[in-house]
Amino acid sequence: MKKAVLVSLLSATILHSPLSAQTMDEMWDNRSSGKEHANINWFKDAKFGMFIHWGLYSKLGGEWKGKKYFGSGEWIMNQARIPVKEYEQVAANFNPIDFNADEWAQLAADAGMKYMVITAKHHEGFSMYDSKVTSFDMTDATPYKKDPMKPLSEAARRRGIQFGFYYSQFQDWYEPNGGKNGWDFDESKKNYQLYYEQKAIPQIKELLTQYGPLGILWFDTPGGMTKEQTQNFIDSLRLLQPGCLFSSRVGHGLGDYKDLGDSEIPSGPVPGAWESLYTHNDSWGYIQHDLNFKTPEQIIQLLAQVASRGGNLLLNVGPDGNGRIPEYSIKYLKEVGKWLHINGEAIYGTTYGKIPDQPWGVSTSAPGKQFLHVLKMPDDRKLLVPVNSKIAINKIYLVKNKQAVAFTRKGNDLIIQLPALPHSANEVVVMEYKGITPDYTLSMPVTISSRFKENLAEVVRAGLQGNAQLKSLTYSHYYGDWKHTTCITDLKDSTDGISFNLRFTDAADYRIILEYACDPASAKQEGVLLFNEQPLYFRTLKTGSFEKNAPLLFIRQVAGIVSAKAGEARISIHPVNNGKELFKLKSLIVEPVK
Ligand code: H79
Repeated sequence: MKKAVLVSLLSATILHSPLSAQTMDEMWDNRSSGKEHANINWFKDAKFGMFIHWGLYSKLGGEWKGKKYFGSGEWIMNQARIPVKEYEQVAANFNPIDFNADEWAQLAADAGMKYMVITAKHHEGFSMYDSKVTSFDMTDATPYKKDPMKPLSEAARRRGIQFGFYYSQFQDWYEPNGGKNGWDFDESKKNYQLYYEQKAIPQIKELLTQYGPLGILWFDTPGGMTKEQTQNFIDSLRLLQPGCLFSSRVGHGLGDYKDLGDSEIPSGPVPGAWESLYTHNDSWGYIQHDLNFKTPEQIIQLLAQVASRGGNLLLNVGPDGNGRIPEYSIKYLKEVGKWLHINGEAIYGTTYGKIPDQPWGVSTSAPGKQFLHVLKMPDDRKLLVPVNSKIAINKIYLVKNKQAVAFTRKGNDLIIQLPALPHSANEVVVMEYKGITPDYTLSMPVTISSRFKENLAEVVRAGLQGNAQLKSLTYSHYYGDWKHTTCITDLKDSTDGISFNLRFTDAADYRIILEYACDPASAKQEGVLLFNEQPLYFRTLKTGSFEKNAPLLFIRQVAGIVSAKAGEARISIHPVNNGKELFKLKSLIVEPVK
């Protein structure tokens, strides 16, 4: 029964998440075959992997003919419409003499990463290894002349890191018959089958036979094949390495595990094998002028959030054209590794937590254990954890030093009193229990407490009425640097609505804030927020339209102040009139008035 709640959440947020344009759905096939691959367990337990985007674009570093390009660096050939003939010159000058396989693999190990996936060939069409299929490869077209993938695959494996290749199986901007180069070649004259037969398939066979056992073949942006052709493609490749996992972007729902959209995290728990993939700065491929690196604290928290939904985090680094990983990536990943070295048992081998998100953080689980990841320490260091009173709790302690912590129980509330601790990006507390497992239901009331400066009620926790829909909205700032925000949309009529069950831990005055995006056409409409029976009226404010290639801006609008008693309360939100969408609601924020 509870399982059904989970799976239906999945279908609402993941499987049918309308990524605005159908083409993005096709490009980012996030379905898997549903069949459990015999070798899936290492992947499920690994939790943290290193993605490496390295190619000729790394040499350009986001600059072409003196002009800077912003967005995803590996798209520069496409963005600047660089002709194949000129792009070949980049290879002629590509000489990554600083590349050191052991240093890269050691960084992954130091960071606590259990697998590595590197671009063998990205959309640009250049082969980063020694390929006999083309001379547009590392050994024939560059002064470097060596195959960096051989030593890297060995260095990774020596450290117990699963090694895999990214391969762009359809897009190939170098080949007359490859997908998506419309500036040199006429798309309507292309023979994709010929491209598959002459380049993609023979190359993937090289990768599967010359680099030892691969953990993953990471396909990206499928195209040009029917479902049946894709199945045949997979079947023939499988013969070479039955143990190798194929990512879902092989297409047509035939992969062995699910990849979400680029830089996307699901808004609730997702069963099965899956992966979120993120950039470290804003680009996959090296961009010299992109210094927007995620901090160690942000990465540690992102890893906990992804694990709390049951998935892996594949985090990218973009080495430069000399073969150097950016200093900030080295420094910050090592910091993450230090945290994992102490707290790894709360991440590796776990699955999604059974305690829904709380103002203090998120949870992961292992048999008999719930790991409570404290991402925001409350002022009084008291954690309220909703746990069914029938569950027998053996002990509660800090992961880092096994120190027991005091707790009390009152009905379905567990209250943990933490000692004074130095600041941590994520302080992990373990709850060991016997007997029944706590249930995760998204309809459990959202905890609101005056001990936090703000309490967030994410829209995934809301009930939907009428036309209301939960959608993952996808957009980019520059070019291919995708962002995703889950929102409630389509509140069009007064009978449409959403409702939150809240649980106030203490009586106080609270400010109720709506965080939303509002299209010009939706602006200046009246809405009502009901706090129990008490109405708070508001009028929507314009933030801008939702477009694929522009930021989606949100405003935080105070709906009003309410006086809450300790205990449960309900908030519902409706349009006052019928007609147009009210707004795209991202979250409800509840702030204690101090
Ligand atoms: O390798 C990274 C990306 O290059 C790759 N996936 C990750 C792991 C990726 N390939 N395609 N996409 C992501 C989706 C790209 C969509 C785009 Fe566009 C269409 C980019 C360029 C055309 C939209 C329109 C964004 C810019 C213009």
